[in-house]
Amino acid sequence: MKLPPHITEQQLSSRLDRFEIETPSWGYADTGTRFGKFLQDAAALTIHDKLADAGHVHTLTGCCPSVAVHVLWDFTPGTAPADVKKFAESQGVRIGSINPNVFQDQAYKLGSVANPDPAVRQMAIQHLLDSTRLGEALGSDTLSLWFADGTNYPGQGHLRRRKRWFAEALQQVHAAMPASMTMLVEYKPFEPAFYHTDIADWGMACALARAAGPRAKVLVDTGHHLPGANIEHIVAFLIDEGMLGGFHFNDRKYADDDLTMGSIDPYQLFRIFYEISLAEHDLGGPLPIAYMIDQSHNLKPKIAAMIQTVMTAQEYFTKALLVDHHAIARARDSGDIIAAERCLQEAFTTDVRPFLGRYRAARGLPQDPLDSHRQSGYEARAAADRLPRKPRASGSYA
Ligand code: PSV
Ligand code: MN
Repeated sequence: MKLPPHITEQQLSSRLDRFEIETPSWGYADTGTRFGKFLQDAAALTIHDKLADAGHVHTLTGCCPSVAVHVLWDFTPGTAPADVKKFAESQGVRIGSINPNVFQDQAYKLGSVANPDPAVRQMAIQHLLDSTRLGEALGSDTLSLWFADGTNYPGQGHLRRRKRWFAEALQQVHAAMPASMTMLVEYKPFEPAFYHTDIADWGMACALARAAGPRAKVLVDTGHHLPGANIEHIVAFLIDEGMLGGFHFNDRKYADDDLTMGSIDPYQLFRIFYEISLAEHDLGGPLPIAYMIDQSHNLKPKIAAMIQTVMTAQEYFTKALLVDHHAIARARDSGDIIAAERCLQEAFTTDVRPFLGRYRAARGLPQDPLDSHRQSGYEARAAADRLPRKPRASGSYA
């Protein structure tokens, strides 16, 4: 592996040591599309199953110490937060971002915090405040907000008024957050709303995060862009504004496809990581960015896909660290476009897998976590434990 002059293998390793990736509880459970679900025998049913799976992924990869939770999907009435926190610790992980759910209830048909009915707006705000408290009890330091609010037809909503309702709600929630908590505001241009969404893009998320307060930042979900959007430019812009809070990684070909990270366009992933690596080089240290996975593919086996994703994240993050910052600066400044682009291509095409194998071995981790998972028998054991708890026997889900 050819290293650029500004970095040693030792420095590469210590940067990677600080590259943590949060896995989502919902990524271990059965998911599907609006046309149906293909259920998996080993997919998790309860928060305990999900945390056990996340613990297994962390044991094999060493870089996934936290788990994102989705309030209504993970906390059924009677689930004690203290028990969940303790159970997570027993599995070697902690609770990461807390994701409120103001999209599922029938009351939210016309929106949550932008609903024309003040009682529904209040109900949504109350859930956000309750989620903040729950996050505190779980030891979470990140409140991650995504809203399905929007309209399906022109004329359906008062767009400016809805914007103001959003700003007011986020301010109220921000004021209630403990000082240690960061609010992340996610954007999405469409789905489930198909005419307008109230936080359609990074600029709107940025404006609303600024209105909310100093601890609110923007969350970039890579699947939440219209075709052709230059995501790495958005990332660079947000970093410069001090407003990039984190990522939801996944990949897509057509829309918010929720395929696994890097499966369709790994060069885009590399370019995103390059903008981060360049900013860290310029600023002299790691940026406080929450790297999280948010995928909802429904065909790959859940845990294996998660491990594959984490390995992909490490691979492309490492490749981005290999860009020769001095050489590319020289090429850029002298207008040598081809030489500048080649600096990126050289790093992108470098095979970093042997290095990552050595890196993992030095930390007592399997060199190939995916292989180790496949040989571990974990999935068969999980299936044996979970299948009897599923509504139907294997192969006969209706
Ligand atoms: C919405 O599409 C989203 O990206 C939000 O982050 C949700 O919390 C998540 O998906 C649910 O899978
Ligand atoms: Mn997301």
